[in-house]
Amino acid sequence: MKQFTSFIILLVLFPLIEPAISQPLKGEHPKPVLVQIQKTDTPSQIIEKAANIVPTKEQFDWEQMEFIAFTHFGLNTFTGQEWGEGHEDPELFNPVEFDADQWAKVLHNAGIKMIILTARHHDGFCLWPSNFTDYTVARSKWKNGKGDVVKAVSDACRKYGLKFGVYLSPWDRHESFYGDSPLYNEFFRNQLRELLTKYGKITEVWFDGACGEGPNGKKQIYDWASYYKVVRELQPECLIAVMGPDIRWVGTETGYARETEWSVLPDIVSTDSVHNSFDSNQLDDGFLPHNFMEQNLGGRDKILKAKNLCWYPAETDVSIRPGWFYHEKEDSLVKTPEELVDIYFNSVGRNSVLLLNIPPNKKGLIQQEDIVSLMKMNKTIKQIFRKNLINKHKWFYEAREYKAPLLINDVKHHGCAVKDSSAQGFLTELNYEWKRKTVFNTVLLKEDITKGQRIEKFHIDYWTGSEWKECASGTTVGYKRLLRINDTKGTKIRLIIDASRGSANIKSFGVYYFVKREG
Ligand code: FUL
Repeated sequence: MKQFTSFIILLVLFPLIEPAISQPLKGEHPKPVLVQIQKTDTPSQIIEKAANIVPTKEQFDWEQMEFIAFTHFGLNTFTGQEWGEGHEDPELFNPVEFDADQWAKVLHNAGIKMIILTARHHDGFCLWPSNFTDYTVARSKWKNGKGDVVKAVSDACRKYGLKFGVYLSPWDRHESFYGDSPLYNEFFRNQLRELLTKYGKITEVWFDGACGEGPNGKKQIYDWASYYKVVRELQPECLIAVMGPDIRWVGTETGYARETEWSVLPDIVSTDSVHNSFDSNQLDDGFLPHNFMEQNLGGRDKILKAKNLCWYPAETDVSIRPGWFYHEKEDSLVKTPEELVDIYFNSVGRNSVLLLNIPPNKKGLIQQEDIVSLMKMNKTIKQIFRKNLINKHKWFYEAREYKAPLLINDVKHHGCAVKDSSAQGFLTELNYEWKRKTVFNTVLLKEDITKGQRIEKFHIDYWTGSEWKECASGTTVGYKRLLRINDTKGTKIRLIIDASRGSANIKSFGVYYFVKREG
């Protein structure tokens, strides 16, 4: 009731203003656009800049995939290790029933849109016959050394309509010259070139940050900017993840993104490298991976102190098993469908892409236990979202002025915006009425991120028949926000944006009812 009263008091109609600065989304920028904050910018100008930063076309397409997979596979699969030491015998690699089509088919059927393969993990063993080392599949028993896992998986991905990406570990525990920085950096770039030229389109490269001491006792200095250059030259549309400027690590390996997850972040580029004129190369040259594990990454307090801002969306990586590689002893520890659905709600449903690791077994197949969990997870998600209880055409607005069109469930509506006296931005209220009392327990919200990420706080009320009651609330929305609530019954529902960086652009508002059935 409290919110409603204050909302009425704040009800001052204000036109939806399209702010002056807007960034291009179309592919002119293979890299995210870096927006500079000027010393003379006022707080509201800074917030307006943040509100108008948008993903590149590649980032946007990537966010729409929502659910992608890691497949950790290599010598560790056969030795039972997680981090091989780099001197394991390559002959041990022998996945006798290897079938990349089985991987792609299973993962495709699970609703997954891309496979990122560990082409080389920290042990240095290459899943393709590299010309730059002999520590590869060419020295394994598998297919008498004639096999190429990278080729087989990339082909299978194309066959099943999946995108393909590679994990290439900068840390290499095998090569004797690791630690001899210039030499090793050239070796790394050469391997990158092989992966980026021989296997068709690569949608994501995944660089891990681990950096151990070399066998020569030397500390390797990675030349990140030169690695990015190779990627940009050879595959300009490819996204560089984690130790790279296009996609950010969410900060944990639990499968849970933050309650408040911003895609616009301050200062991912060192200020030393940012001079007066801004061009997108500075993003690659000056990108400095730092601590993205903090709770608050993109709140107003952070934005207001920023020197530059950039779209840097989160990817939530987690394994379906306790380890990243397959170990038979973990067959009974595969995450249950319920756990996976929970992870989905807390990753995809918290403005991030879910990168779920499903490690193939020693035979070279995805293990049955993992398949069962994945299929049930997918079935449950489909059941939950099968019917939006909100008819897409029937929104109405209690506040009466219709100005700029608003996109809700992909239908253009005319909305109203209400200015908040606390200068937190604009409020938007959307109302919907059912013909009869309706029960729901799941809510979906999406912002139109092609206009930026703006919503900072929202809540949802339902009409009991005699009064409005709050049933859900949250902070950021971004690409997608999912909320599970207790069964709630009402005749009307309304969404109120309590705080936003400029006018909120709602793309979807879904309300669902899911009855859990066993089996
Ligand atoms: C980590 C690695 O050390 C793990 O083995 C795994 O590959 C994970 C995705 O990244 O940093």
